[in-house]
Parts: sequence; C-alpha cells; structure tokens
Amino acid sequence: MAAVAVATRWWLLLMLSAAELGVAPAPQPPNILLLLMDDMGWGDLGVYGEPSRETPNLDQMAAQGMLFPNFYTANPLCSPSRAALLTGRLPIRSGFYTTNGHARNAYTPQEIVGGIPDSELLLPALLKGAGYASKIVGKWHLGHRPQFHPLKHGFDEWFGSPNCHFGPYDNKARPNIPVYRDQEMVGRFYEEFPINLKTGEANLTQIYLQEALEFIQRQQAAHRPFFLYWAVDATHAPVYASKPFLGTSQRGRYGDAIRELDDSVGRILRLLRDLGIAENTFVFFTSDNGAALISAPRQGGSNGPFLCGKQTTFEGGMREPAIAWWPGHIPAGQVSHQLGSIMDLFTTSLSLAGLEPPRDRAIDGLDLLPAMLQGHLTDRPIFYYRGNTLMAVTLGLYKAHFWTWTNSWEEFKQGIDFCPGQNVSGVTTHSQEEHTKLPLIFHLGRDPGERFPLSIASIEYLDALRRITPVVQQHQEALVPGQPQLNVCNRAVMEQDEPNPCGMWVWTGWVDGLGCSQPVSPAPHPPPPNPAGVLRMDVQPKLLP
Ligand SMILES: [Ca+2]
Repeated sequence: MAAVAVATRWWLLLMLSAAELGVAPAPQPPNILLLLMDDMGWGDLGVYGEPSRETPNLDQMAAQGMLFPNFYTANPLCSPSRAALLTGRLPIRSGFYTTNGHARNAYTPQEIVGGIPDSELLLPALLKGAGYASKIVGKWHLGHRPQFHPLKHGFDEWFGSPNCHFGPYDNKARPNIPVYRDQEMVGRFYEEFPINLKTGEANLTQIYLQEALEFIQRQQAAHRPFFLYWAVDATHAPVYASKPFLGTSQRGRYGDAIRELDDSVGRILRLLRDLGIAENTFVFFTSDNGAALISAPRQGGSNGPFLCGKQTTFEGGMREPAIAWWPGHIPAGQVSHQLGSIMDLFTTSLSLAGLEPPRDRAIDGLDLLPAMLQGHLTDRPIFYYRGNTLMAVTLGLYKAHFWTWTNSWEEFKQGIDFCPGQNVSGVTTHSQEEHTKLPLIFHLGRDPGERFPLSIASIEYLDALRRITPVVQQHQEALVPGQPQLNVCNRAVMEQDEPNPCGMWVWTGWVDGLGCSQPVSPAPHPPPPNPAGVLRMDVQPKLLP
C-alpha cells in the first residue's frame, strides 16, 4: 500500500521538484470536506422536493454543484454505515456486523466490546500519506474504547462523541455519553454539554460548526491540505437545535434541526469562498442512513417517495440525499444518475489526493470523479445488507429482494413501526421471508416505492434475474467476511469515571427497537465468574429472530 501511495503522490513530487528548483510550490491537492448527516432522509431537502423549502443553503449548494439522486448508504444503521464510509468497504468485510441473529442490524452501544479493527485502513490514515491534516467533528460510532478512537485510526483531531446522544442516564448503572477533545474527555452530554429534551434546545450544532470553521481557517493559514469529516447528529432523535432556530420551522423540531444544519453548511461554504479556497476544496453532503420513520413526524424526517426508513433495506432506509460541490471543477447545476455509494467517498477522496486505494483487500467504493467531472456513468451493483445477510441488490433500475423483513411481530405490536402508513402486503413483512430462489424484483423507475413486484412469469422478470444472478454469485463467491465486531457486549466497558465495581455481568435480553445490542436485564446474581474479562452474547436476541 505504501509503495502505491508513494508512486501516486504526484503533487508531492511536484512540490519537491519545485522546492529544489527554488520556484513556487505546485498547488496543493484539494481539501476534502465530508458533511455527514445523521438519519436525514432523501426527502428532507428542498432540492429533493421537500415542500416547506427550508434548506436554501443546501439547495444553493446543489445549484452550484451536482446532485446524486441515486446515492446509497452501505447499511441502514449508523455504525456500519460510518465504517463503510471510512474504509470504502461493505461492513461485512470490515467486521461491522453481528452474527447474533439472522439479518440483524447492530451498532456500537456503550457496552459494545468491539470496534473498528486495527487491520482496517481508514481514509484519514491513508490521506496522511499525501500530507493531509484530518479532523472529525461529531459522532464517531466505530467503537468507544480507547483503542478504537479516531486518533488511533488516522485522525489528527477530534471533537465529539464516540456514541449517540441518547440519555440522560443516571451515571450509576449507566454513564452519560462522554464528549472528547482529541484523547481527552471534556464532558458528557446532558452535563457539560446540555440537551434539553423538553424544549429540544442544545447548542451542539453551533459548537460543531465553530470546530469546523476554526479547523478550516487554521489549515488554510498553515497552507496544509485538510480532510474534515463533519459528522453532526442534530437530526438523530432526540433531535435538537439551538435557541435561535427553535420554533422557526414549519416542520416542527426536526425541521428546526434541519434549518440549523442548513445554515451551518451555508456558513462553511461561505468561509471557503471568503478564504479563497472554494475552488480547492471538494465538499460532499450526505446522510448515514434513511430517515427514522419510527420517530416521525416530530423527531424524524422524510424519505420522499421511498418505502420505509432507517433499519430497513427498502429504499427509504438506504437511499440518501447527496450533493457534490467543487466550484470550477464540478459543473454547476448538474444531476448525475450514477448509482453512488457512501463507500465511493473513500475511493473518490483518495483519488482527489492523488492516491490509489489499497490493493491488498477488496474495496467496494468507486471513484466518482469521472461521473462528476466528465459525466461518465459506471454500471455497478448496490448491495443491501442487514448483519451478514444479503437482503437485496440493485442493478440499473432493477432491485431484487432476497429477503424481506421490517421488524418482528413482537416489536410491531409494541408500536415499533419502521414503515408507518406504508404497509405493502408480502413486502413489508414482519417475519423474515426468504426469496433467494425467486427474488422479489421491482423496477425502481416505474415503481420507486417498491409496491408492485414484477410477475415471475414475465419476460422482464426473467431478463432482470438473468442479469442480476451472476453479479450476486460473483459477489458472494469472492466475499471474505471480516471477524464480526458487534457480537459481544459487556457492561464493564462503559466509560465510567470510576471503575465499575459490579465487574462483569451477563446480559440476557435485548431491546432492539433501535437496532442496537442493548442489554435490558442482568442475569441472576451473582454474575458467573469470567476471568477472561469478556463475555460473549450467545443468547439469541429476544425480539429479533
Ligand atoms: Ca444514523
């Protein structure tokens, strides 16, 4: 990998040559700014048709750049999606999945033992090879234990949190979520970083904005290329906004959060222009998974015409808003119908830096620069996973479901609904339905809402199946799953100020409405001895088969 990096550091060679000759250095590679929203849906932006028209800055960003209406995440949940963005690899390759249940989503709650493996190469670590300074602002979600933190995986700076802003907790059985500056914990949500659940007021987006602006200014002054990963979470329930934005949206509190994020993006882009570095800064805006309809409409967004939302592998869970902006390079006001993936941001960023992706592993991301700069379209499949189960694939306009499932009847009866108002018989099923022999196939052009499966007796179905089958076979035959990282929970790994006197606990149940490995009840006292210090969650999830 290092050899590849050296060989392709064209701009660095130019700079060195220029220095030897005593002339002005060649231009730097472009700065890279990835704006990742949390649970924001495809239909939440004015430019995507949201009727309230409350995202003027994002709409303008699209008008000055390129819109990708067919852009996908790699998993309908935060942690695996973010792992995919930073590694360029499907979560099943990087180990960001669980095998505790079939087709089971998993993320990194406070008691997760695993995290991003050292063997994974993350984008900031690779960009370092091209001289980039890297910062993450906001939510990490790739493991909260120290060995998994951003600064151990290539970032130079971090301001934010390893977990979601759930809470408040009692700080006894469960601590509030910590907030870090680099390696140092500087406070916790609901304490030093308050979130008022009653009013929805929190200043976090403003803090994250200032962190971004300050970093950009500092790197520009140092004439150093930068990678800024702005991973804000105001649109993840509990949604929040700062006082000036509260009550300003026609959409309620979720809209307030969107309006503040939109305003922040506008301020970031304005700063790039004011500093004269807009033409040397590539900016990409997207979201980590579809809107959480389980929280809608008060605390969740819109997936536009698409079916269901977060947690599902229907379009509403996986298709994301996406805008590329690079004045002077990406032509303004364009729409690309390239099937894009969040994993492409990895490969595209390396390409921008003059680097090639690692060759010692499978990389799923494509370089989107040909699509952005020359309008080239590349045929590629989009794979939809839950856990280690391949649920569906899209090729061209055809989407084939090998498994359909939303959530269990048990959850559904408790009022947990990933597809409110969108029941499609035989499609939004509450038992896991296998279609591996004869997949349910939809034409997303005629039927973006996945309501009308093609007849299996039709020529169109057979033609689509003939195209899809070899692509899936090739993918599955070549696939080498990573060691699953999200199988094991242990309460003792939570970030307490004091060592946890309870020691190890075996947890026997799950709350899975959030898709997390959330233990709910301790085993009978006393906990069994566990000299290894790690307990395996070998109990099948209570609510998900
Ligand atoms: Ca999310």
